[in-house]
Amino acid sequence: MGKRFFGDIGPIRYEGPKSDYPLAFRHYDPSRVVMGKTMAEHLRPAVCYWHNFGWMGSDMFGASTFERPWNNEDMEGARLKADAAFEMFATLGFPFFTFHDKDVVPEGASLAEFGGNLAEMTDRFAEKMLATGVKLLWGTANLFSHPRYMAGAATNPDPDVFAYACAQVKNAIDATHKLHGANYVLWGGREGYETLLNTDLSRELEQLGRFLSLVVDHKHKIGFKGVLLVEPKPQEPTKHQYDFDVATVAGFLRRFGLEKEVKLNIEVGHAVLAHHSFEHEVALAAALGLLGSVDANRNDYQSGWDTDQFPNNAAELVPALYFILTNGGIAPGGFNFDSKVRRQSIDPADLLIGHIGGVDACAQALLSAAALIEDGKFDALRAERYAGWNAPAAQAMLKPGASLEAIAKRVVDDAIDPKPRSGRQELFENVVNRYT
Ligand code: XLS
Ligand code: NI
Ligand code: NI
Repeated sequence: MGKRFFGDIGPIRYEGPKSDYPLAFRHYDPSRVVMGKTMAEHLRPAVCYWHNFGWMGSDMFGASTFERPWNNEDMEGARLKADAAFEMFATLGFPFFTFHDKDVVPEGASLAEFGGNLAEMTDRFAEKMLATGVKLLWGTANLFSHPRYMAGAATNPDPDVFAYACAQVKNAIDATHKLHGANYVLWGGREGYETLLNTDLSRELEQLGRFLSLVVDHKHKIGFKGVLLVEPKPQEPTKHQYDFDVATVAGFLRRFGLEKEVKLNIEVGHAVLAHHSFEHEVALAAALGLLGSVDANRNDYQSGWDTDQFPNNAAELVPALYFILTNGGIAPGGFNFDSKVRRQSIDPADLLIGHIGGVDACAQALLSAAALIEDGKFDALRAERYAGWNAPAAQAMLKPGASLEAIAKRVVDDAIDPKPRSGRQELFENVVNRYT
């Protein structure tokens, strides 16, 4: 075994809320049982390849700030990267990781070379996964960095780019299948527009629908059992992205008959960019039967872009965890930390500390949401609000055979005269806070 990137930092352990050791979990106790499942089974935390091993700390005004011994220019650099990545997965003890094709190997000079590199690297991954026990939460294809994708991938005006995107996704799903990925994600980074003046909306949406159908067909053809996930985002890098938010993607899936085939990967920062709360996106996806997985991060509320910071506000996450738990959990999805340390956080330990704080915040929120559910008062309050609907006459209005006429007659006959009732928002808020 070569030199360790994280030096002598050993496996991160749970030390409890009183610990002041920065390299220990204070709330995330992987084997602690909460509502019948361990914390690790509830959260299914994942480390992402791109922010941790791909990004070198540059921003639009400045050069790289991180010193990393690997690169993505050749396979040797990529192998070093994989060594550091699996060292980090094992040090954190997270059960999962995620990657884009382009994060893990250089593209080379052709699609064939890219595919060959990916096949070689995934063989190496398979060995490392076996050795460490780390599993793949999802794979994905980067269809947004290369200049060929500047006008989109599936929605590109050039059919050759559409073809190239199909080929790249085929290789990425095959790689994900080979590694027994639990899911496969599609984030339409540049599937949108910069200006409507050069954009044929109806054509681009048709192309995107067709593309997704081809992906679904391929999944079945190869027998991939993982879940296909679309990750909504309203804008950035484009001015407007077609996968704007949960509601938009839900309508899109239905239009193309894919609502039984594809679920959603909801990212906290993307929800915020769409002027929603994270819990709104989670609750709506759950209500529509589309909740698949979560990209755990947060935005700076003043910045107006996708800052991909580690989550650190447990209280804010409680409602989302509540909706996840009442939906029956997030599996086979998980909490992928699509988060990066800040550009000045240049020490290897900062990468670990970011993940420790992130998973601790999620664990605290999990404990709060579970306590809220187990206490029962909150759910009772919610149920009480709709209790009138339990009456047979109320139910009948929702069933076939009901008519406006019959309902109108009942209102008159029974002298129905509804009285306003309090929505008790402050009470709901205070009950949640009792467990926060
Ligand atoms: C970018 C997205 C991206 C996806 C994977 O904003 O969050 O990281 O999760 O392509
Ligand atoms: Ni994401
Ligand atoms: Ni994002």
